[in-house]
Amino acid sequence: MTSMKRFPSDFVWGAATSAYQIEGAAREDGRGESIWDRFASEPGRISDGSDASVACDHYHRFEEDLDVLQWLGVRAYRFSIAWPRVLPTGRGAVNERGLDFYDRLVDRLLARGIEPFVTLNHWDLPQALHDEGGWPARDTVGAFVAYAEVVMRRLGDRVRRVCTHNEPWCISTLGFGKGEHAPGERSWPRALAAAHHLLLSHGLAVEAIRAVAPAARVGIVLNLVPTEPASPSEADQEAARAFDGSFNRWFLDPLYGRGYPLDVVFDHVRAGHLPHAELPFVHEGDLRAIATRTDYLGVNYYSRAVLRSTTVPEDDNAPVTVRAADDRTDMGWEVAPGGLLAVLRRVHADYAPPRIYITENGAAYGTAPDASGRVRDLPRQRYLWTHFAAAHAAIEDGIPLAGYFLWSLLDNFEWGEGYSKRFGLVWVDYATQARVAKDSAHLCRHIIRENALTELEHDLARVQP
Ligand code: IFM
Repeated sequence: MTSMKRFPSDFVWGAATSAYQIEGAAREDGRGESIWDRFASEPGRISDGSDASVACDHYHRFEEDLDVLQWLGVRAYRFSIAWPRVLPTGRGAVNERGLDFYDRLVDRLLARGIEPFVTLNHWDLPQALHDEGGWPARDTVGAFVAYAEVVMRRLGDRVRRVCTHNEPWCISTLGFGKGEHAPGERSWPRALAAAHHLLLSHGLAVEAIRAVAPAARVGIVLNLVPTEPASPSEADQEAARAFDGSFNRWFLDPLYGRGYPLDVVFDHVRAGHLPHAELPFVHEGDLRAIATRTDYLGVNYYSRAVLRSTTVPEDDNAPVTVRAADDRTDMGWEVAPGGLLAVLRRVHADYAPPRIYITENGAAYGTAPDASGRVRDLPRQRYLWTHFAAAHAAIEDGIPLAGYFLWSLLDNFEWGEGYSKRFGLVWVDYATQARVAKDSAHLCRHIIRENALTELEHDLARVQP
């Protein structure tokens, strides 16, 4: 007898994408330049030398992509709005043609019975705003709030779930600290200021969105990495504390009313990122605004970190991460489904958001179509199934997990990795723009339809691609 893990009847199964990664049409209908257009045009920034000017051409093919969502049976679709499509220079006159695109997208989703879940900022800041100072500058806060109002004034009658920012850690740390993402800077003081302005603009936007769209449920999406020391040694525990502090607590603590974690502030002072323990960018009232009550927390989960201390730090004060297992995706990230349960338990125990959505989870594997055209991506099926089981265990634990969004609907432009990493449930042939549902898409369709898992081998056997 196969045991059955059934999900609650109102569990929201969804799939996710972001504008810059799939839309293409970078110069169409009045869209302005974003920091990612500029970054990708600079030699050496993207590993395969590509850019996202065409990407999956979703801007022209979105009906076809929505058909795939409908076929999958998802209840919701998480997509992002390209700020430079709506406000080409970041503020001022609205580009109606840009906004019309999202208006149509929302209507077509609803016509298919799929709920839109909107992300306002998935990294593609208008270049003109960056030229005026970008996220390290306080003025960008007001620009974001005004942009959020423009979008929700138009879409708020139909969009019930919205999030402000996707992964502020990536925007600040990868964009301004490590230089791996747009705009490619390497300055920790600017990274810290950017993180603060992202959080502040989130808090102020929550209020502004509620004022123009009272029915909207508003949250923020964090990429969280459960962290363990590689050994019980004091040094490894200290490395884990520091990593967890800068990756997770730096964002969670202020969002849930605790202010910035002091131990991490002192780490930054010791590393010379801050002159002293006063954070110069924090003004009176900011922390209160950041901690504005939200309706849910979005958690993006891919892997865990196991930390070992080193006396010769690789860069700045970053401790060395070790992988505890050799099972890795094409990103080099350890497959660690237990980490998903761990991170959900921790968020629930320490911060208690009223609801949690897994807003992204998935894996990069390059499995290509075989001679018959079928994509037999067994590693992705295993990855997803084991993470679904972790999500189910979280619900059984009493954690208010309300939904799960697959990353990603389509293979797409994976930022600094270009098109070399494929996260999609659907294979995209970039030469022809043909789409092929991978075996993992068939598995997800089956599980979503059943709203339950049986056992991995049993579920796999029941899938008929
Ligand atoms: O592709 C990204 C996405 O844009 C943000 N979260 C992580 C994904 C995989 O790296």
